[in-house]
Amino acid sequence: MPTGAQIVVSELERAGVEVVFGLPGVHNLPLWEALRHSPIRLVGVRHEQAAAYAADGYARATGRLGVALTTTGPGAANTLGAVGEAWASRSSVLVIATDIPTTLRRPGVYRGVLHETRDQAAMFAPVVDSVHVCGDVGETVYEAIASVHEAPVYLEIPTDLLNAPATASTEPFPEEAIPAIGMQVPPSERPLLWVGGGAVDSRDRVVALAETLRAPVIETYQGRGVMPVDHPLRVGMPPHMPSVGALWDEADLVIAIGDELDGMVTQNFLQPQPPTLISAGRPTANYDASDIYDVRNLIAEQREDQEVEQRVRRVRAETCAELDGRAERFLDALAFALPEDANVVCDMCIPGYWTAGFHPFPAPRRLQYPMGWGTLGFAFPAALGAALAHTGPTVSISGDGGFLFACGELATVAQEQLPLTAVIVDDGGYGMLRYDQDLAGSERFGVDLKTPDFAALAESFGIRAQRVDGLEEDFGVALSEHVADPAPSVLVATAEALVPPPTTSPNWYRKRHSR
Ligand SMILES: Cc1ncc(C[n+]2csc(CCOP(=O)(O)OP(=O)(O)O)c2C)c(N)n1
Ligand SMILES: [Mg+2]
Repeated sequence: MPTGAQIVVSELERAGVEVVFGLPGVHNLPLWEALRHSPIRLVGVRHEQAAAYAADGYARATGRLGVALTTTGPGAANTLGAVGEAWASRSSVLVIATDIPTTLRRPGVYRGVLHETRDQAAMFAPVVDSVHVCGDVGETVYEAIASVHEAPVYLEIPTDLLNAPATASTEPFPEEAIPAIGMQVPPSERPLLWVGGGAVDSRDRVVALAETLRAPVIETYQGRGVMPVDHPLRVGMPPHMPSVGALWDEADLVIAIGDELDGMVTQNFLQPQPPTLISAGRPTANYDASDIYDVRNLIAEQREDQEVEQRVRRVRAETCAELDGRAERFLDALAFALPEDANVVCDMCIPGYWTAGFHPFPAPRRLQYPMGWGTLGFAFPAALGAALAHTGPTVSISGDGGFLFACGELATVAQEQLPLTAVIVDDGGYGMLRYDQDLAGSERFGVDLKTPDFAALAESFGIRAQRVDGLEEDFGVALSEHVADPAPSVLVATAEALVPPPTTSPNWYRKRHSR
């Protein structure tokens, strides 16, 4: 009879999992034993938080299940920030953690067993869609894997059950079925499509609907690239720009596809309620909307409009005219350096905000951005997973502050020879917080950082590294060379901080008092 650990691994195989990220402990070591004999690739990270970020990066890049394995107690708890990010960004991550042996557990009593927590699963409840504690290993593992759908799920196995005999489930994993309930799109004068992360696999539908309705298309961060870059109905600029926001304000019908209209994209809901709002694929609690299961259920009639393409061109031109010149040169350098198939993983850093807001991503799943939960330290460890998607060269963009959250993963990158370029923009501090203090008119305090020689740090792990001055031509040329080379590398740009873009909350144009 197979053991619990063997069942976990064979169920992951049955679900098509090809890579897992993890860190061993005495409690979960039987899983390592089972993985030794599995075609699944085990990538050993240097901190459990990186396991969950890498699983998230893999899930976002591929649309498949990302898996993180941790040991009991602190190992599991170390993932929480990353799991929260996956939850807020609706990423399909499965965290598998062990717990102390059932034989030592006394409900409600803390006994000081190694790694014991009073209720480990309860720590995860607020940041996952569902929590699955074994019980029957075969059944519970199946249920956990089958429940992952655009959100993290937590699976917990008491360590003694990993070595105990268990029975595998024989249930097939469910396929998603679209209910055949049609909804007629009501007639409108100025329709608008708003496209989010739930639309990344519906490009053809979105394009067809936009063309039928003759509607401009605004993409959120997660929806970036759903519209082809050269499509005349693609706005391609964030709604935090006044000219783009005007499209929302003047629309008499908005169809939000795969997006909940969260605070960060609506400037904390200061975008007004549209006269008619249809939400397809992801119900929103933030606006009054008619919900429909899937964009495929919408039935629309052809609308005539000679002006809309000109309107979109004008919005783009007005938006470009408002951008900061230095940031534009940085964006030009990026556009020069990044090939069409690049996977770009941005952190919560000023160059990351600019990239996420304004780089023209040519296809969905090419941008990863932790907004989401706003989770600093995401980019570099998430890039480990994105690189393993093997869909194109991977580039992480971090600041000097955020990179140090997981700089130990340089060891993982070197050991596994992960094909990625880690860009570190070193402005010697928490640039965004400096800006906040400057805006408040206060002296800078606690925001300047002692930073290491990042290039020397990378080289000490045996990773090729280069330093350039500034974020303009030299940076673009260096980045294009790094991206063309599949070997892991680090590119450090020393630069004074850019001005944060209008997508960041201190710069939002819709202000609370104007409501
Ligand atoms: C987990 C977490 N901790 C703290 C913050 C607050 N925060 C947002 S941006 C930022 C500064 C990041 O500094 P750096 O990575 O150097 O990027 P820069 O702002 O300098 O471009 C901080 C501390 C956060 N968003 N997430
Ligand atoms: Mg910085």
